[in-house]
Amino acid sequence: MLLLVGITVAMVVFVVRYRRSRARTTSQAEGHLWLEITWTVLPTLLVTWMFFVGYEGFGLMRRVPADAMVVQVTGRQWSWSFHYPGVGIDSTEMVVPIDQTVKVELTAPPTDVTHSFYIPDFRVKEDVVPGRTTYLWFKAERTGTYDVFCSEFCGKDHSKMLAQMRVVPQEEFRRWLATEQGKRYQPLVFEAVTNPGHETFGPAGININAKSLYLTFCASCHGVNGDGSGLPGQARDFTTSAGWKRSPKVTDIYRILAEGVPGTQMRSFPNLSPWEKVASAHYVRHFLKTAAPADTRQDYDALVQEYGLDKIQPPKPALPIDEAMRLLVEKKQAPTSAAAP
Ligand code: HEC
Ligand SMILES: [Cu+2]
Repeated sequence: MLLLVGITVAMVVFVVRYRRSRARTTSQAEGHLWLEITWTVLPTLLVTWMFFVGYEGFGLMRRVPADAMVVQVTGRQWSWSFHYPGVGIDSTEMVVPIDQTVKVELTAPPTDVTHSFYIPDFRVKEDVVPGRTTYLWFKAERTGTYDVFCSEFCGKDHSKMLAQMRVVPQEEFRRWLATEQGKRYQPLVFEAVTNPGHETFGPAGININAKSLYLTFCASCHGVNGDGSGLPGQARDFTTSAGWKRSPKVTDIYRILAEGVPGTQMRSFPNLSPWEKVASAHYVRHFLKTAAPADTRQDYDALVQEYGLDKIQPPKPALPIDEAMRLLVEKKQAPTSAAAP
C-alpha cells in the first residue's frame, strides 16, 4: 500500500506539474558520485541479504527428510490419482498417516497438459509437468480432511479437478491400506460381470462406489447422465448402443478402460483396479435405454486370458535395506550341505 500510494501520487503530481503545455526548459543536471554509489551499493546489499534468507527456505522445501514415505500422484484432465508404491494400490483420495514425512512425487502422462498440485491448508504447491517428475514434501501434525486443488488452468474442467486428502492415525492408515489392497487384488469372478449392482459393488466386505468413480473420472467428458454432454459430439453417448467402437458388454468396456481409444480423448485408466473397471462398466451400462448385451462365460474367460487376471499378485512387501542385507549374509553363511538341485 505504501509503495502503491507513494508512487501513484508522485506520478500524478509530476504529470500535472511538468505537463508539456507549461513548456518550460529544464535545467541540465550533472551526475552526483556519492548519491549514485549509495543507491547502487545499498540495494545490492539488501537484495543479497534477501536472497540468502530466501535460499534457506528454498533448501528446506527441496531437501526431503530421509524417512519420507512416497505417494506418487498423477494429474490428468481432469482428475488426480494417488499411487502407493510398495503396496501397489491406486486411490481416488489421498490418505496419509499423521506424524509421517510424506514425499509427493508428481507427474502427468506425456500426452496430458500441465497441472499444479496444491494443498492450500499446508501451503505447498508444485507444478505437475507431462513426462517429468517433480516433488514436494510435508509432515502432517493434525488429523483431518484437507482439499487438494489444481492451480494451473488446464482446460474445461480445471475448476473441478479436486481431491481430498485425509490425515489419519497410523493404525487407521494400515487398515485403509489393507482394504485398498483387497479392492485391487481380490481375484475377479465370473459373477462380477453378470451382476449389474452398479451403485455399490465389489467382493464381500469391499464396497466400490461406482457412482463416485464415474463422477471423479468419467463425468467431465461423458456427462453426469451419461449422454456425452461433457465433450459434445466427441465423447460416447452411453444412452444408446449405436456407433460404439466395441460393444457395450462389460468385457468390452473393460478393454476400453484398459487401453483407451488411441487418437481420441478417451485414455486408458491404469489406476482403476479390475473390480473398479467392472464396477464402472456396469455403471456405464445402466445409462443404456436399450437392452444391454449380456456377457457369456467365454467372454469372461477370454478377458481373464487377455489381461492375465488370474495371475495378478500384490507386490511383496519391500524389506528395509538393513534387514535385506542381514538375510542375504545369513543365507551365504548357511551350511551348503543341502544338495543343490
Ligand atoms: C477426457 C475425456 C474422457 C474421459 C475423462 C473419459 N472418456 Fe470415455 N470417451 C471419450 C471419448 C472422446 C470417446 C469416444 C472415442 C471414440 O469412439 O472415438 C469415449 C468413448 C468411451 C467409450 C466407448 C468406447 C466404444 O466402444 O465406442 C466408453 C465405454 C467409455 N468412453 C467409457 C469411459 C469411462 C468408464 C470413463 C471413466 C472411467 C471415461 N470413458 C472417461 C472421452 C473421455
Ligand atoms: Cu489441472
